[in-house]
Amino acid sequence: MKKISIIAALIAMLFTACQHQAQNMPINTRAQLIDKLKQACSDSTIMFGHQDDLNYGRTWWLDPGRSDVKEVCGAYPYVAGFELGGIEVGDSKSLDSVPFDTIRVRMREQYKRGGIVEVSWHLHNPSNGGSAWDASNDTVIQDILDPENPVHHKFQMWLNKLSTFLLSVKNDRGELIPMIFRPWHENSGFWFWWGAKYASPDQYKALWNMTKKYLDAKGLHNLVYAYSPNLGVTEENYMAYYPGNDNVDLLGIDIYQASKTDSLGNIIDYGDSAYISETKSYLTMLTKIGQETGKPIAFTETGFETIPQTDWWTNVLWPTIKDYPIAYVLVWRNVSDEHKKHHFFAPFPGQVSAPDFVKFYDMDKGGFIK
Ligand code: BMA
Repeated sequence: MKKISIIAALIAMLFTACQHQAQNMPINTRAQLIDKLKQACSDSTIMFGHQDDLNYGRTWWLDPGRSDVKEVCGAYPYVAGFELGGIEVGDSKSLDSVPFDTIRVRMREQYKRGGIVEVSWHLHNPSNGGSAWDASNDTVIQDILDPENPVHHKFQMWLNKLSTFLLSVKNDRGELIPMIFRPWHENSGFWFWWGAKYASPDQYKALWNMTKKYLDAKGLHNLVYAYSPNLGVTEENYMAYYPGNDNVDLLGIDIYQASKTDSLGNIIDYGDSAYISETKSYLTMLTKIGQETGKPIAFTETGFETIPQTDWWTNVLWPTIKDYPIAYVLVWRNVSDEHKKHHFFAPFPGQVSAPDFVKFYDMDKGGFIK
């Protein structure tokens, strides 16, 4: 009797370990990556993602093998986000100060453990050299698209720098590592120079297609293109700016939770009910567009900065997303820079939501990787 229960316990442990570990085989081609995303959408797996998870954490910087998420729940996020802003101007470090050489190494490690690499690109403004958030000149896209304009040539050089880096991210056999590339994101907002306020649908689509055409011509056939507008986008605008079935592989949306504070900065309302209802209505819209276009969908960016709500993972995020056919959910980065003390979105050991994240990890089977 005792023997049988020990065997049963061992089988149960193995089953749980398998569920969490999902598949550990590296994803070798773009087609395999798209299949993986589609499969996750259809089998109700929601992979967990964290921006810059493998580069730094709340209390550490560039240490190999570390991950705040892993240090809380014992496994890495299935999707690791990386940021390439700064590569276009020849910087050796990203705009978040991570050396591109480290990024390449971490991408390879993520690939080797069977995880997914995702890339965002907060590139500078090619018109005036400002940041991605410099929208002081609203003709940037027009200038990029005009072959007679010097900004057009500058932008081609920037694409060249981006492609040189992307072409260097290879596996041990010298093959390009498949990855999700999510350019021109949050374009329904006004904060980036490529936002809808500064670009007509035709201009935005032309910018997207120029980018893709350039990278295709460089031989970057490993990229899975993700289109991710943000909160506020209507279905009509989502589709008006949609670069087309041939140019997009994954549909996303970015939505964050924001709390309400009093005049002293104390939180008086977590803002969770608004977040839950808004997010659900956007995910319903995304599900519909996904079905109509035949594309997989994902919750490409979310989070609650500083996660002050101790049960946020199991009582806000999980009930909000669990019934939607999203391939993954990605929370934003954990800054370790002391000047940005309040900029983190994933738990770390000792953080108030860490115990709840362990419960979330148990609910989100298939979301993580060892
Ligand atoms: C933003 C912030 C910035 C960062 C940028 C790119 O949301 O986190 O501090 O530079 O993303 O990672």
